[in-house]
Formats: sequence, structure tokens, C-alpha cells
Amino acid sequence: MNSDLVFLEGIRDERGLLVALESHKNIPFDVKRVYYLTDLKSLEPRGFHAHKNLKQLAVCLRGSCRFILDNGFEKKTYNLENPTTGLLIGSLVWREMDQFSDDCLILVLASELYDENDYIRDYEIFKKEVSK
Ligand code: T46
Repeated sequence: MNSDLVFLEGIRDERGLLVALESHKNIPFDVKRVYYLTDLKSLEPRGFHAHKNLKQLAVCLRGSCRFILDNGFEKKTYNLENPTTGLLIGSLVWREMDQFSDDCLILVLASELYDENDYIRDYEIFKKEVSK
């Protein structure tokens, strides 16, 4: 799978924790877009799509959540609950997110600007795309 957890080294001192995210240092792409998800509902799963080209790094800055990634051949579940753990999500990976804690805050860094044409929202079309 072209997706995995990455450890994001932080700098901790008596004042708290600072984690720096830098393109081509701990993020393997140029960051063109940043967004965050909050006010999530534990019973309202999200995702259910893949992207043709987009690569992303998701970090659960506060609280916890679950990502289920599927490359069409293999499915993996990741529990994110730590601001020093990032989940790199490659292109052509179907994602579903759920089990959001009430305080969950997810930061996402993306390799491309928002483009609805990059989405594959139909699982059967996704399966055909990865089987090419
Ligand atoms: C992913 C997870 C973690 C924008 O206008 N700009 C944006 O940058 C994004 C990401 C979304 N939108 C619009 C598109 C929809 O009308 O916001 C609405 C919700 O987006 P979406 O249904 O894609 O949200 P999620 O939470 O299902 O998925 C998003 C990302 O799309 C996805 O790539 O990995 O967050």
C-alpha cells in the first residue's frame, strides 16, 4: 500500500510540544493546500472516495479517529490519536473515516489544490481504475 503511518518528530520542552511539517523533509510532496476537520460526529462517517492524483498527510491534532484505507487489494485500519503520528495517504486509495471522538481535530496537508475532478466517489469505478 502506498500509504502508511509516519512519526513526526516534535520538540517538547516545559512549555509544551511543537511539531514542524516541512515539504520534502517530513512530508514527501510540496504542500499546496491545508484544511482541517472539526465538529465531527462519531456516527457520521466521512470519506467514501479515492483521489486520482492527490497525496495527503493527515494528523489527528486532538482527540482520536479511525481511517480505513483500501487500495483495491488490501484494506488497513489506522487509529490516529497522537499529534506526532501522521498518516500518509497516496493516490488511488479509497478512504473512510469514522469513530471520531467529540474533541477530534484533524489537520490535512495536500499535494494539490482542491479539484472535484480528482475524486472517484464510486467504489466500482475505483476498483476498475486500480485493476488497470
Ligand atoms: C480526505 C479527508 C480526510 C472543498 O471545498 N475544499 C477542500 O479542500 C476539501 C477537502 C473539500 N471541499 C468541499 C467539498 C465538499 O463539498 O467540502 C465538502 C466536504 O468535502 P469531502 O466530502 O471531500 O470531505 P471528506 O471529509 O469526506 O474528505 C476530505 C477530503 O476530501 C479527503 O481527501 O482524505 O477529508
